[in-house]
Amino acid sequence: MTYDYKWPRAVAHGGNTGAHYDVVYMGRGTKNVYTMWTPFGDTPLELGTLAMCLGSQHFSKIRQTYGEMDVDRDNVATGWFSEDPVEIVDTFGGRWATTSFEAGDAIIFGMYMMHTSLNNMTDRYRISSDTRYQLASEPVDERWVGRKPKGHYAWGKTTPKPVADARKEWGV
Ligand SMILES: O=C(O)CCC(=O)C(=O)O
Repeated sequence: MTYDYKWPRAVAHGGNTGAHYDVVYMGRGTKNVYTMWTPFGDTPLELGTLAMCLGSQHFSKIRQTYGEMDVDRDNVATGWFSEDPVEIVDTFGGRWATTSFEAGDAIIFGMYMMHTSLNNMTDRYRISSDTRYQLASEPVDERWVGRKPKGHYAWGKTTPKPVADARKEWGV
């Protein structure tokens, strides 16, 4: 099955997405959910491709702390683990990887794959979508299914805790 909720994105000049695990946004059902990131059209690096931290699925301390977070329950801004990809590999290991994408390409990855996006250095929007898939036989995160999925119902509604504070508490 696929989540009924879809995430279309238009990222403007200078925009990017910080490094995160998707599980913090959609971890209430099975953890065996897969994200498919689909750029709409040819997407060279300078338009802001998605980058994967290879090996990050094995960062056990991050999985046991940040990876247990739920943004609606814990209200941590921004949900991103870090806005500094170099800090992550320097501290925890792994290796960043990306590529230019062509129309028709997509990348599929699991909930514990740390990913980020490159900055959009152009004057064009980078248009893409994130869609999610899991086995229909496994429990589903109720926020993302139905005719009108409720989505993030609490996150950001009150003053959020900065991730830097949360990371101090987690010791990562
Ligand atoms: O497109 C982006 O900038 C971020 C996408 C993303 O984080 C995701 O697909 O989970």
